[in-house]
Amino acid sequence: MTKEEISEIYHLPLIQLMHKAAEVHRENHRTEELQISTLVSIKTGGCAEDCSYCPQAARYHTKVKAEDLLSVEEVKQAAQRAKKGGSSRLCMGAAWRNVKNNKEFDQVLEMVKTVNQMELEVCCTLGMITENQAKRLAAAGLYAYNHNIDTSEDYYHEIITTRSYGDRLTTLDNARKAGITICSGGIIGMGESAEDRIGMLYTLSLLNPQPESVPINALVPVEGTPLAEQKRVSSWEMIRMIATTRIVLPKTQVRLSAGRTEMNGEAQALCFLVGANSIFSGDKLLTTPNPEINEDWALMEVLGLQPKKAFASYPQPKIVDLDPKDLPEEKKIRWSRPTLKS
Ligand code: SAM
Ligand code: DTB
Ligand code: SF4
Repeated sequence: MTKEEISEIYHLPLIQLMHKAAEVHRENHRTEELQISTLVSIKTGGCAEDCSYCPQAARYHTKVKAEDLLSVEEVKQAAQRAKKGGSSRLCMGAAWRNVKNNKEFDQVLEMVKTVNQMELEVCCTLGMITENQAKRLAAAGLYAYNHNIDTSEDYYHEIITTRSYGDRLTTLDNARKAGITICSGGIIGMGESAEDRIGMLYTLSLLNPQPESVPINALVPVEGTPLAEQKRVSSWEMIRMIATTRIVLPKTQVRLSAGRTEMNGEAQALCFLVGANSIFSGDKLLTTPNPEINEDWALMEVLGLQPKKAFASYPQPKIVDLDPKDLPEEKKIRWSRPTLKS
């Protein structure tokens, strides 16, 4: 799709957009299912980056306290609780600018191995990674790598200055080369224009293959961050963004991510109707509040939604049981690498 075509879709009268998106959603997905994912902040706060939205950036004075990396045992227990609570995907987040080849990374690889053995889709979001680090994560059983482009290329520098849009795309490319599925999306409500939202979707749609997973977050304005005074986006804007994402990326798992505490059940239901396949459950995202799990189950019951099983959308890749640096090139690649189409 061209940017103009995406723009036409985004600007449709909402009721028409909702109809169209619901159709595309039903054609491409099991709409009676919702994936429950759990976030675990394995390393909280003290981050060197300047992402204007983020309560974990060391330079802003927020209430988030920096904590050391969790132990493998703590993560295992969190994963067991998540699985019991109906989650089929566990996403481990670290407030790092980038991954370093040190003992902490070895510990993360051990976490990935442990969670993968529990038959949960394991996702990591650790900041920038090199191709070699991606291969080591893949060899440990990593299923997905989350690295958001956050907004359009044009607006990006208003939000983050300590790393570039190109850096973000390179990390996605590195993950893809290692055969890891890609989770990349963004945030609305940071003062961006409709054109920026469209630009973000355009960039995601140019990734080849397109990302398997796209989280759509509404900004959670946090005291102490530069975006603390931003007005919350309305539910209608979230519904419009999710519906457009569904049409632009028909096969992708679209995740209704941050911002659900501000949405009632009816608004969330419309998001599921027009394209969202997943929510994060648990009363905390990484550091900010999220709805109570009981509320989510009650909503799923009213709507007749079933929790989706792990690996139901894409098969679990074969885990390569070798030291990744010794692997022959053809064994390292399990999906084709992404290239920007133009
Ligand atoms: N440090 C890693 C990175 O930036 O890739 C991983 C953790 S970071 C918290 C993951 C994503 O959470 C960010 O890319 C951003 O899209 C989202 N996020 C962070 N703070 C947010 C906020 N206040 N509201 C909404 N989304 C937020
Ligand atoms: C994503 O796009 N949203 C999730 C997940 N990927 C890692 C994180 C949202 C974090 C919201 C702010 C916080 O709780 O710190
Ligand atoms: Fe650091 Fe990630 Fe927060 Fe940016 S979004 S400040 S990289 S933790």
